[in-house]
Amino acid sequence: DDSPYGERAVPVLDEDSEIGSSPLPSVPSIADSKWNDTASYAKKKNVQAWYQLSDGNWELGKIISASVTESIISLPEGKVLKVQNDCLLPANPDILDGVDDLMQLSYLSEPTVLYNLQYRYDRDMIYTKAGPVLVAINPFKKVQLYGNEYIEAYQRKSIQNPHVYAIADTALREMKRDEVNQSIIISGESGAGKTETAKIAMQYLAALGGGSGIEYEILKTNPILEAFGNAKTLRNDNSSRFGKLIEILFSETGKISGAKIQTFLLEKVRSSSADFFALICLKILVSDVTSFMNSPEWCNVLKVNVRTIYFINFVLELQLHLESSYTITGVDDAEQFRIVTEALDVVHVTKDDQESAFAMLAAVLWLGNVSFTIIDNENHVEPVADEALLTVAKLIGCEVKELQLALSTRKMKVRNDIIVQKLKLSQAIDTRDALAKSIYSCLFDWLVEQINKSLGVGKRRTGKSISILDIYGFESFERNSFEQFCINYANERLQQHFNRHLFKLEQEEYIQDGIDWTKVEFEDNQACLNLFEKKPLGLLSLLDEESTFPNGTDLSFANKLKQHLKSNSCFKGEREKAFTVSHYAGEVSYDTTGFLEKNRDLMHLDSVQLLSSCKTSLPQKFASSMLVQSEKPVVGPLFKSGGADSQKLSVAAKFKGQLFQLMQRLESTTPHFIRCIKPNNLQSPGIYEQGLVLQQLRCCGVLEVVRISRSGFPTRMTHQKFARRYGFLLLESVASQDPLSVSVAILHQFNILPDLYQFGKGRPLDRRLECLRTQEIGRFMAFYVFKAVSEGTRLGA
Ligand code: AD9
Ligand code: MG
Repeated sequence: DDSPYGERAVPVLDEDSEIGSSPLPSVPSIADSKWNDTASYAKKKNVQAWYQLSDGNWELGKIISASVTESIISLPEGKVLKVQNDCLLPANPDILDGVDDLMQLSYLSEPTVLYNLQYRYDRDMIYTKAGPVLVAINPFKKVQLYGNEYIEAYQRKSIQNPHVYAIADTALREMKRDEVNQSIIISGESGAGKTETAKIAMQYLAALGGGSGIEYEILKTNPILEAFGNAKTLRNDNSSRFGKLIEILFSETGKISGAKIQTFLLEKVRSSSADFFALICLKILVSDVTSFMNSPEWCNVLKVNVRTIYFINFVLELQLHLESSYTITGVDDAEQFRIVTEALDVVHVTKDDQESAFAMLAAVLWLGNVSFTIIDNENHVEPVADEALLTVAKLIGCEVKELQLALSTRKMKVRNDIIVQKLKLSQAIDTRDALAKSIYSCLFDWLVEQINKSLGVGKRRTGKSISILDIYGFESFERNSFEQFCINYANERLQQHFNRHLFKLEQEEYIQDGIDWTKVEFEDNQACLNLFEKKPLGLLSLLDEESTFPNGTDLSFANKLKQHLKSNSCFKGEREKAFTVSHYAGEVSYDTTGFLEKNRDLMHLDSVQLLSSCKTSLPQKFASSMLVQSEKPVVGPLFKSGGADSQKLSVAAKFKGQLFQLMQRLESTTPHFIRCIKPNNLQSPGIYEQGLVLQQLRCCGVLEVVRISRSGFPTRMTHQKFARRYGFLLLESVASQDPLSVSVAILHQFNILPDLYQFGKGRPLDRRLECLRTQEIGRFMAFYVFKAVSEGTRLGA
């Protein structure tokens, strides 16, 4: 860390303000741009400077007097302080307040970037460019920036302000111009606005590439996936519990011809089953408990009286207990339900299928009500044949007896015999919950499949596509589990992609051209990726190995990690079952409790058999997708005997496979990056917490991007193009007409300083000539206008 402050106070957030916002202290700050005239301190009188307060926030002050080592500075509210010069950073002149690209800042440092973003945010200018990246700060309120007028304006390019529309427009243009697939990669932490941003980009593409009607269907996929896959969490009322890539296909004429959706890692496994039901089911069925109770639509569909649903009561109790509310203000469930069913109509899910889908959801909820009773003196249990059990059997279409058996016994294969083992209470509850979770995740996958069928029917892929990736950002909680482990691994991969494009490729290009260019260092995260991916001694391999051992436990897994990875610089073993990984965005400690179970994601063969024996179509489909895809290890006879099934993919392996596929797809596209920033943890408008914003800017490498883009040469041209473009500025003709000589002459004539340009092996680079050219053309235009007016001609538009 080359921070000039030594032990710099890292902004520490209020401990109990929010989970998920723990500070990430190990991220190095960017090298700040400082005054370059270190000798003349006297000149600094009255100069504005940034001073960092003890709470980590920055304040703008004015230097009253300065010596070689110290300055006296006046801060707001009449404070006057004597401070070390090292603690001050130069402020930009007022004229640069709120520039729309951070590249334009004369002094680039954390406070100047924070100030610039805040200046714009306060004025509802939530979008700012950071070189090639778009930074979007969540306004948490309606801002007047969207709709047809804006779409048209961005299309005509009559608005220059940074915007998601502008990014979508560039993607569209480049797709057509270069005939290359494009991608818009949106990242940011939970609640930062990724899903909204993705929708805004889709809106623009639909408006410009629409016409066939398919764009309407594509937009309707949003409410469906949100209804089934989002949940209210502490950090976001409408949090996506899955990652999503939507590829929008265009015909050769540039019209939308279809789309394909891929989802990643639906978070169906949460730390406890109670959480699972509370957060997932509740959102799907009852985002607002009280209004749900009064919503006849829901009650009709589910044919239940909600008061009898255990999990809903559980949530109500929890609500009282936590004095918090699981209800989401401003959401009308009946209306929400209408929107979802209408959207399902649009994507051609038949009414019959819709009813079956809702029946499956009801079954998931009712399963939670199934209770057990002890039947012998060995504490074996059996489900009570009450309303809950009968309803589940009816909803999924099986015999009550079959369901009872599937929830209370497990078939085992011993040599060639099948024996039936009776279950104890905790085993039976696990089996019940596993069945509920499987139904839920199969239902989600099935829905995505239906949507893809509808969006892709009969569509030949003739043209190119634009993919929009909305994927969970880096997560660091007080307690981090398997989900964070997967999510953060995905973010390492994405970060490498980001680095490659913005840093490596640019630097490699300079090196190839023989351009002498001070390398800007960036955090290369290859070491961390190796920690995850190396075979056989990487985190993922070791996890999978331990998951296949019937006797493997979370503790034995943690011990194995410590044994094999202790020399890895990105790894640190912690007490008991914990370990720490140094991610690019900071250190995260993971608790391995539940890792093996979640990674195995066991589906009991008995449950699969139960579903396949159902008379209704959806459970049968679910069962065959579990078996045919064979992506879940199936426990039961096969697993125990070490047969082929134990080789089946674990959750982590499947996720890794998806991720590699995703990266491969992205590699072949021209990427456009959007970084979403959450300005506060309260989900409230108008509050800008410096520390929180800074932490996110550091995590996603925004400042590095600006730095590298500034220190490079933004304009690159061939000698030919350069000579053609600026040749007319030459006052004297040059003896040799070859493009290189003309270029040299131009640069000499204007005394362009040698550090502002370089001749590459094939192209001179310069920033200033473009301005001169514009000025020159501007003069000509001014003259023309003057003439026209003096001759009494009215100027046209
Ligand atoms: V999560 O990782 O899925 O938990 P996201 O997707 O990053 O998260 P989301 O897009 O859901 O966040 O945004 C959270 C909330 O912020 C939304 O429900 C809106 O209320 C609010 N938001 C986000 N972007 C905008 C916007 N451009 N204009 C207005 C916005 N409100
Ligand atoms: Mg989201």
